[in-house]
Amino acid sequence: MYPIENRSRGIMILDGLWDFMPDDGRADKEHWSSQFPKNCEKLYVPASYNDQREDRRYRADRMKVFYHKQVTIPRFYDGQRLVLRFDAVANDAAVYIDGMPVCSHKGGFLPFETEITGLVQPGEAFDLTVMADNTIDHKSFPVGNEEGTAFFGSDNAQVPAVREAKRWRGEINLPNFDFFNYCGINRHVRIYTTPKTYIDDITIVPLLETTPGRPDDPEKKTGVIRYQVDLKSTDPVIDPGEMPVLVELISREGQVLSSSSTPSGELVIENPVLWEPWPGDPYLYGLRVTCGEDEYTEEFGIRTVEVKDRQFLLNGKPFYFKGFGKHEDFYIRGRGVNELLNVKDISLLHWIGANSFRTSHYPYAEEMYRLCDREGIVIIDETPAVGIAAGGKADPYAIMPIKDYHKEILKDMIARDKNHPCVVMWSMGNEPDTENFPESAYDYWHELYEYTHHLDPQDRPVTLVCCQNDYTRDLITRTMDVVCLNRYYGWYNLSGDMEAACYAWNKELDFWEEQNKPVMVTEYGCDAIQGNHGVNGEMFTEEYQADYYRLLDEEFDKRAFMIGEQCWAFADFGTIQGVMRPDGNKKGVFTRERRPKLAAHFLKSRWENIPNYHYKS
Ligand code: GCB
Repeated sequence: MYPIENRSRGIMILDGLWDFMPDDGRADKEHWSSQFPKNCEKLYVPASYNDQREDRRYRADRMKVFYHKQVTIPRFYDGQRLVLRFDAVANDAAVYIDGMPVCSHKGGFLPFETEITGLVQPGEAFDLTVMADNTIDHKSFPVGNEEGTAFFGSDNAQVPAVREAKRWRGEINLPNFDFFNYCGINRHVRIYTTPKTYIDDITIVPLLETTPGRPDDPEKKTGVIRYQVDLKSTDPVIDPGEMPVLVELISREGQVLSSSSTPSGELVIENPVLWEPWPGDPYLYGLRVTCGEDEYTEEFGIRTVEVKDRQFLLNGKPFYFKGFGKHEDFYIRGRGVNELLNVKDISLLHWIGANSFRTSHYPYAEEMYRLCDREGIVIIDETPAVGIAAGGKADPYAIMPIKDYHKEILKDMIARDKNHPCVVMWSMGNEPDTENFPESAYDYWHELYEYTHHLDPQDRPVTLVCCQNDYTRDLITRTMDVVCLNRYYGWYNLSGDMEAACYAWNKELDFWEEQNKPVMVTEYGCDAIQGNHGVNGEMFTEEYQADYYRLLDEEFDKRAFMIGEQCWAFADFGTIQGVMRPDGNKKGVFTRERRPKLAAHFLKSRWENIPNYHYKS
């Protein structure tokens, strides 16, 4: 559960300057986990380390880095259960207290925690050391490019001197994805307290029952809140199953609407206020759980999600997705949690008339989901499974040992995000190879698809975001609840020829028209360099980008089965260096500092005239 402060729980947030040292091979020999070098640097946490100092090593190599902080927990926390929580450390982490390993974690986008009661004494200082490893390879998510081939353009591998230089350079940490591998303690580190007998988890499933009305008796809606509270105790004489519990349903105004004294059950509310995406009212209720000395209020919304008859129904009405794929990315902080930027981004989404985004290509910091719950922004929540492809030469499902890890990530992501009303669909991953080894792809993703449905208590729709490919060979995309297409007609292919791009899109859409599925475009876009202008459809100009969206959107509007458009990308963002990436990826509709490009004004005028519901009906 997200750490909160209230009358029974406290939080120490360990943001600020930490001691920092990249490991140059000495860490093991010199026992940095217990004796941190005195000649270290200082770095800010939470933030990626890569852009904090003018040191080339920070941006390039595969490396382990060490962080250290001396911490004292206040004496008044004595007697409480103490938990050390990392919201995310990229990519892999090992944690030590006074030199003793206390936990480790694989993957850079989900939280992990460990109880430290008894290990540390309130009132006495202890050394907290964290090792973060930025390795990306065939076992990691996102996936590393072990083949060492250029991700962008050609690497002239036929030139002997280039081949030799690559051999001389040796193994490097190349991404198999298009965003910078920003690493380190990217999200908050906290020590939080709970009483010894505590609320360990809350699961909420809001259902809506409709009683058809008669002319003299209008239709009635009943909200049924199915809930499950998990209680635990570290006190050996207490059986948490025997503890009395109080579960209360609270209105936004703070009124108790109904209550129960069982740890699982249902609460009923007549004519509930539904959670509606912006500009509707994203009304939030609270489920307040009290057990012994512990208390936790989980906010939630009453809304339903369902795919039916080629439509995506939100609260029973056909919803149209307008928005973006985006990144957690900003100057200096890298992928570090940035609540100020989140507020700005949501404000820009409102300004432009968008209602949704996809957390491409990994689960975002929890603060963003909490904000979207409040601001009525709809999220497609994606795992970090990006880059499952080996250039078509090898079957990635055979050479990458990732399936069990992928399942673990789905489990952890859904456990973390299951109660958010803003999350309406799960994306199991982005752009895997589904074309070259279609049967392997089908087996792999079908198993995960079933697993994802099984994991989600709210049973939201599940998808897999598919790469531009020979869609006739792809067997799995067409079986998803919503077909999500990333397409770059008019950019990476048919470059500069928007007429041909529209023709090609229509050819492909004829294919999808035949499949009995709702379809949305989850990526389409082109690079536009801010301030670069032209009148004759020149690529990289702001005009080309605006025309690209205008022309393609006209085509999408003709297809009733298309349930949404998400542009790539919300804002320009950092990537590795490459001949196709001048200072990063420039497909943003906003610049990296969040200034609108010309296309932003076109999209604003378009989206302000597209309602959330019934656009195509
Ligand atoms: C894609 C990827 C995205 C890239 C984008 C691009 O298909 O999903 O991560 O950034 O294309 O700009 O090439």
